[in-house]
Amino acid sequence: MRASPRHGTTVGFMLLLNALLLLDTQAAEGALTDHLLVQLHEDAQDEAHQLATQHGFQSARKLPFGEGLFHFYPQDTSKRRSKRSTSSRQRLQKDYRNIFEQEGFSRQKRGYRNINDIEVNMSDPLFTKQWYLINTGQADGTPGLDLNVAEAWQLGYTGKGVTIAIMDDGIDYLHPDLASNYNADASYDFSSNDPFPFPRYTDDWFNRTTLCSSSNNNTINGCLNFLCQIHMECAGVPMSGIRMLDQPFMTDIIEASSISHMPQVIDIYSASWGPTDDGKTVDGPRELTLQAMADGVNKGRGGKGSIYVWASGDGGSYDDCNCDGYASSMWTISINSAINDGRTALYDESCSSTLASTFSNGRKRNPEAGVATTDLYGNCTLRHSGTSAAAPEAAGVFALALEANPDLTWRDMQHLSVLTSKRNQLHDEVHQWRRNGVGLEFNHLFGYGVLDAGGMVKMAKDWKTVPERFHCVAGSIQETHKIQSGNKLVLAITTEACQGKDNFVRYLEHVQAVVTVNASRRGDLNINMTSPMGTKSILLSRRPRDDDSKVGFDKWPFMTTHTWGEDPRGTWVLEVGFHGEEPQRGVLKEWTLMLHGTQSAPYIDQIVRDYQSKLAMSKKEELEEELDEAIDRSLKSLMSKNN
Ligand SMILES: *[C@@H]1O[C@H](CO)[C@@H](O)[C@H](O)[C@H]1NC(C)=O
Ligand SMILES: *[C@@H]1O[C@H](CO)[C@@H](O)[C@H](O)[C@H]1NC(C)=O
Ligand SMILES: *[C@@H]1O[C@H](CO)[C@@H](O)[C@H](O)[C@H]1NC(C)=O
Ligand SMILES: *[C@@H]1O[C@H](CO)[C@@H](O)[C@H](O)[C@H]1NC(C)=O
Ligand SMILES: *[C@@H]1O[C@H](CO)[C@@H](O)[C@H](O)[C@H]1NC(C)=O
Ligand SMILES: *[C@@H]1O[C@H](CO)[C@@H](O)[C@H](O)[C@H]1NC(C)=O
Ligand SMILES: [Ca+2]
Ligand SMILES: [Ca+2]
Repeated sequence: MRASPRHGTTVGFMLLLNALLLLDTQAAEGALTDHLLVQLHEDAQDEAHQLATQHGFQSARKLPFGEGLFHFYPQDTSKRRSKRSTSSRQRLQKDYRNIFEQEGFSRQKRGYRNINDIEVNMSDPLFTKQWYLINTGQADGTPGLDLNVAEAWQLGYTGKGVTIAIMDDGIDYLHPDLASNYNADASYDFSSNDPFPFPRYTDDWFNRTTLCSSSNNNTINGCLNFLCQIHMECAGVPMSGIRMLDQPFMTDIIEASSISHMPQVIDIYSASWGPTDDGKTVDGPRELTLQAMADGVNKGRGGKGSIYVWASGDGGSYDDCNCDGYASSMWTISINSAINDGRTALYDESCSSTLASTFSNGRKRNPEAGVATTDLYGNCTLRHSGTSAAAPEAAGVFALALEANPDLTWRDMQHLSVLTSKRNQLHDEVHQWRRNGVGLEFNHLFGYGVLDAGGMVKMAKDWKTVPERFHCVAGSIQETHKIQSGNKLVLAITTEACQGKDNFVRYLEHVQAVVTVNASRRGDLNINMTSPMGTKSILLSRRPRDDDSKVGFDKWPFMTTHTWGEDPRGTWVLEVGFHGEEPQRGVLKEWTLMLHGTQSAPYIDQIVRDYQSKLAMSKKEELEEELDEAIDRSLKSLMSKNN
């Protein structure tokens, strides 16, 4: 893996992270599959195919990541391990040493059912019903609570030239509204190893995927074809389909292949799936997928980084998206959803790694409060919901921003989301909206608020790429500490944030607390962390269904975005306690604090520009001397999100 100097992501750091996360993935299933990862040499495509067929596999596919790695897949990809393949694998293993079996595990599509099982006859020209694009109060919604897409359109942005890939269980590219925007070359079916990611037609709505559409004609067969949100937000966006969810099990190879599919063509990957949202799973990406994500952000898009958009989860208040290693990854932009009156949908998960929100339905019986999308056979559905709908909406907004400025890096996109997302009229009945140490307003459920397409393209247009990123291990406590109900554990790490060293982090982006802890009931654990500037992040909330008493968390990287922009120097406090009916006990064995961010002020160029025009100051050096004050003042005024 080569580190891109543009982002300053160091190889050693990535490896450390990989190692950390690797130790963590707690395989619940562990069934082996008929898929093999085989290491040969770089140009071994023919040899690989030959070997594969000789040993009873259908074929071998060269993986786009790693060196000389091949995926040997069986004739029938739908089965778990068969006897025949066991013997062929054993023969293969005798001749070649670098063969890795692929374990099958469970990944679930996000999307809520059973809300209102109503077929709606959408015969109107339904533009007025796209409340999440322009909310005028339709369907009992709150006027003005929308993605502010109209402003981006007025400025002339349609997402032209940006390619979005939907990683799901298929894409109906024959749908009349999709056909013209479908990018067949950038599409693939990893569920059945062919170039046609067409969904399987079943009677089960759930198996009909996130069908996305992107023509600029709103109506089809007289019904509105909104969506996959993207299509209305970005008429110009070519869509690629990556089918990868529709097999009885998931493997690391399938995930990694999907995430690293054509990273020089695809700009934005949208994922609405993850570990089971049952409120008791703790799981995340495995070795190859982590590697693929790291490669994506470092090398994708010519080194500017692939943009990974992730649905934060559908587990509701029983789950915590920080227990989902995909959503809580620094490399993904995790998106939650709000309904059309600003409340949270009932299935929404909260956690400190969520960056921003879009819209979905999930509470109201008014069918028009849903998010519509094209359905199979050219039909429409209004039943699309869950954070499943929220991620593609965000992908659409990011496409508009990328059209406004194709030079944006994966980190620029996160900075822009933080700075331009709005509290708007979102309300969280449980967690207050708070301001962090540099004045940025955030919420535990909605992150930095609702994405604002207009605000984003305007800021994106003249955006200067943020400075190099550094990583600092701020401190680590590795003694064992007991935790008991009614007697919470409080630990502190005082840090200089690597000041005086090359990797000094002065302005935070992501912060990770790598924690090893066990408990007589894992679900009753809760963990908070407070930054030196006084911002408290809830790293883990109670999960009443999680009754694990063995595994706990093993070097699990809890992530927070809430201290964005802050100065990390000073004392960080970790509080670990139990909430629940029964008394519990546990042992914390490690807390390692990892800081990620920049040495120089991230918005200095923006701020200089601001001052140049306003105060006619011409010398950047002069400004840099009073950097800290300038940043604090300007952040508060320039980026103030008081609506
Ligand atoms: C659906 O709307 C169309 C157009 O208005 C109408 O002709 C048709 O009868 C409606 N179908 C149902 C089932 O309501
Ligand atoms: C989707 O289809 C598969 C295969 O037919 C089936 O096993 C699965 O239960 C379906 N998914 C849901 C959520 O019903
Ligand atoms: C949309 O489709 C309708 C019906 O097929 C057609 O009359 C109209 O011209 C189309 N509009 C655009 C902008 O393509
Ligand atoms: C599509 O809609 C038509 C008209 O309502 C209906 O007859 C048909 O069964 C629908 N097809 C599917 C696959 O839902
Ligand atoms: C937690 O770990 C400690 C020390 O390794 C061990 O003594 C204890 O039994 C464990 N507790 C649980 C609930 O697993
Ligand atoms: C963490 O913060 C939440 C919300 O303020 C609070 O309810 C909880 O008691 C705190 N837990 C600990 C261990 O401090
Ligand atoms: Ca196929
Ligand atoms: Ca979850």
